[in-house]
Amino acid sequence: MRRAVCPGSFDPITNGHLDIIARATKLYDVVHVAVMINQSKQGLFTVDERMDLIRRVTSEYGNVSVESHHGLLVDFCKERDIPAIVKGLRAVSDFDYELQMAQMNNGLSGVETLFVPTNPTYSFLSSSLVKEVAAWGGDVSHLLPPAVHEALTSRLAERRE
Ligand code: COD
Repeated sequence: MRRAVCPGSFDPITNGHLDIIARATKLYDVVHVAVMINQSKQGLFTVDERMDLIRRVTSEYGNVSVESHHGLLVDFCKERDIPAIVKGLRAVSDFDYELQMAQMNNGLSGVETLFVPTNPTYSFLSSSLVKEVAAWGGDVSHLLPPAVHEALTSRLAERRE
């Protein structure tokens, strides 16, 4: 069974994330989507909410498993016998840090990182930009799966109350 993990914060999942996950589902038998918990960062969505949204928007693929993890990504991989991390690369600016993480993770445990070039439609897209634009009333509906856009709109409305 060929396994890979797509890790991230996914606060919330965007069409850019989803594109990488969808492409990974064609290359691997099982794609583990790992919502990595960063306790020093307060998210807009809880980890459970993020996992629920990811499950909803990836259900059509049939080979995606969604979990959360507190700790090192290499430990998540070791515990599940996952030899590969799949990451999207948006631009050269992503490359420096992604390369450092890939080399560190490989040095720690031997896990390999595979980079998938982003779909150019999403090369500028990040969860934080989407949240900022939406918070100021900008239209981000084309950048998110409909269920995520709905969740984001109601979360921001709750925050304004
Ligand atoms: N197009 C293509 N890919 C995209 C896009 C896009 N528009 N947006 C995001 N991605 C991909 C990238 O590969 C990105 O790395 C991934 O999705 C996740 O994105 P985010 O923004 O949700 O998550 P990040 O960048 O905050 O995730 C960083 C991790 C949580 C993966 C990292 O910090 C980590 O592995 N942490 C665990 C602790 C650990 O092991 N630390 C040591 C690392 S060496």
